[in-house]
Amino acid sequence: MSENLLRLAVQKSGRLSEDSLSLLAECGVGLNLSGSRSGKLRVQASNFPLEVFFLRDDDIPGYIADGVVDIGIVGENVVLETKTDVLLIERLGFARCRLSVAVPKISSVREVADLNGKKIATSYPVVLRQFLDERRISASIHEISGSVEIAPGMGLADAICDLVSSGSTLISNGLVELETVLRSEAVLVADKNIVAVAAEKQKILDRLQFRIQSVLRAKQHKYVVLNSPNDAINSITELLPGMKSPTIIPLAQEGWSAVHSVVTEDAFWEIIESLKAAGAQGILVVPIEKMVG
Ligand code: PRT
Ligand code: ZN
Repeated sequence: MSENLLRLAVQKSGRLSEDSLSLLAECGVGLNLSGSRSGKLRVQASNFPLEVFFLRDDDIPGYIADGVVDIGIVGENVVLETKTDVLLIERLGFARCRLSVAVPKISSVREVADLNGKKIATSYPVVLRQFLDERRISASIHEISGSVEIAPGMGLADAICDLVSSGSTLISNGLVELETVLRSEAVLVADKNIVAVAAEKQKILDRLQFRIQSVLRAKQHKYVVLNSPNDAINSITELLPGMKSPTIIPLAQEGWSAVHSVVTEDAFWEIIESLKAAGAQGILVVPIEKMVG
């Protein structure tokens, strides 16, 4: 086993797989995945000291805790459910979902407190038990591994506790959400003893984390270029903090300047509206590929 290779586990096939591999590609990590990936358990990167293992998502935290791999990309919900003591390195912003308690629309249960003495079907018994204990609700948990949403209709349970993203599975099964137990997204986690195992691995992880942060930061920002009458520059630059401060370049046309800056994705439309109202014209919005430092 090489001490100079960081071993990363990703989901072999499922909701996390594509985004995990795209993130690695955006970080410049070259993986030769030609042919069918289905047979391959592991692939070594061509240009970065990383070996990628393809595993079931539920097994990833355990493999890290056992030292079989050093780091992994997995849903936070799985980390909490498996109760593994791993280090959270980075939230990755994809596979966002929530674990929610839901009941049939026609149920007399209106809030989670009404679940006392009832039966709840879930694939997340550990997280659900903790939630119920915190609320001092005594309900029985029926663990099933899939198709949780059909349990009430089959008479197996009074309620379910399952992952929700768009909510359409709940709707099509006549279920309504009562409360969110947990919010989750994909996370990069690491073996707690990674430094003790090999200082070299920590260095590789630091390099990978730096690249991931640059990619994630870029996704959260847009590059904005606009034309501003010179007398509106002050009010326009106040709306555009930029990384340090906006760049202002005079246009060939007298009395006008081009303003370049960076805005955050979440405040984006509000800022664009305010810029227009302040007199900005020809506003261009450009995605940023990497945002370093
Ligand atoms: O084979 P393996 O064990 O690796 O995969 P898996 O089948 O256990 O997991 P997979 O690929 O389904 O999900 C992997 C991870 O994606 C989960 O652990 C979550 O962290 C995350 N994730 C994000 C989701 C969802 N969104 C999601 N909507 N996981 C499952 N769902 C299911 C949910 O269980 C329900 O059946 O999708 C349905 C609800 O979706 P909506 O859009 O109808 O609300
Ligand atoms: Zn799974």
